[in-house]
Amino acid sequence: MTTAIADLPLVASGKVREIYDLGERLLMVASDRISTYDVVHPTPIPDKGRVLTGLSAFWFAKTGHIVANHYVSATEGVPDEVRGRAMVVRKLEMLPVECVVRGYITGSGWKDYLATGSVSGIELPPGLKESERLPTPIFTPSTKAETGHDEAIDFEQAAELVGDRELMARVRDVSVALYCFAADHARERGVILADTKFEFGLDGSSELVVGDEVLTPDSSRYWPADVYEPGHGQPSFDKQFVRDWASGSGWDKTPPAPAIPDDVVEGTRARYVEAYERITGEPFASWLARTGA
Ligand code: Q0Z
Repeated sequence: MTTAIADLPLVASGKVREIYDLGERLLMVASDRISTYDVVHPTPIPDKGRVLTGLSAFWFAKTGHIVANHYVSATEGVPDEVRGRAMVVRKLEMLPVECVVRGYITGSGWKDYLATGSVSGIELPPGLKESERLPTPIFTPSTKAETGHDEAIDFEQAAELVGDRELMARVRDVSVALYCFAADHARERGVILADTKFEFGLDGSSELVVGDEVLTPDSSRYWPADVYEPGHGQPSFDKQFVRDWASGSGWDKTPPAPAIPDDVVEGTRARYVEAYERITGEPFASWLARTGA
């Protein structure tokens, strides 16, 4: 199959991004599409794809001391039409598990905790409040569902799927180390990294490599630290304007998602740019200049 982008073969596509085949390497492209309540809106958020790609590139550069990554370039080999929102990456043999790390109890983890007192087989202290910080970050892997939602599994099931318990232990330890490094960095800049999801692969030398996107608002929950308060769900750093507007709009959260009004698009775009600048400490314009976008 081929698509609009420089006629490259499409390898995989998700709700808001695509991967193309470059032969020896892959091209990962982030779109400006946005989803809320798991449904993609017809209205794009200008620059969202460039913010996410810039953030992912920032974190790859910052975390190479923890684990190797698939990043090759955000300039060489990137077609003009996707400049700033695409990166060339190494091809990997991906591991068949999603590597989630949670520092706070929220989302599906909160639901599982309420029902069982545990998340991914890890027993948590009683009496936790929604969105509360955990005593220590936990590794809560899940399956990679082709369609529908990923299913929480415990470490032993993840090891079984990967077929190598020692490798899975390293994946767990690296995942937690990446989360701790990023959460400390974000917290110093007034942002809570509540949880995040990594995908790992093996390169041609069977070395462990972190791939996909890392520590972006689409693969993580970022919360503004100044209004953090356990006991209820927290506002999302990036998507809260859209969610608030959608909740008041009468939309029942089933497809199709409604068009987003201009003021909500502009507010949301500003939040993405603010996330980039807070987390990286650099003007977003520098990313655009660096990539020729
Ligand atoms: C990641 C995904 C996306 C849809 C394949 N370096 C790599 N080598 C081999 N495969 C992948 C990667 Cl990143 C790979 N995905 C997840 C990403 C759209 C699915 F942008 N699929």
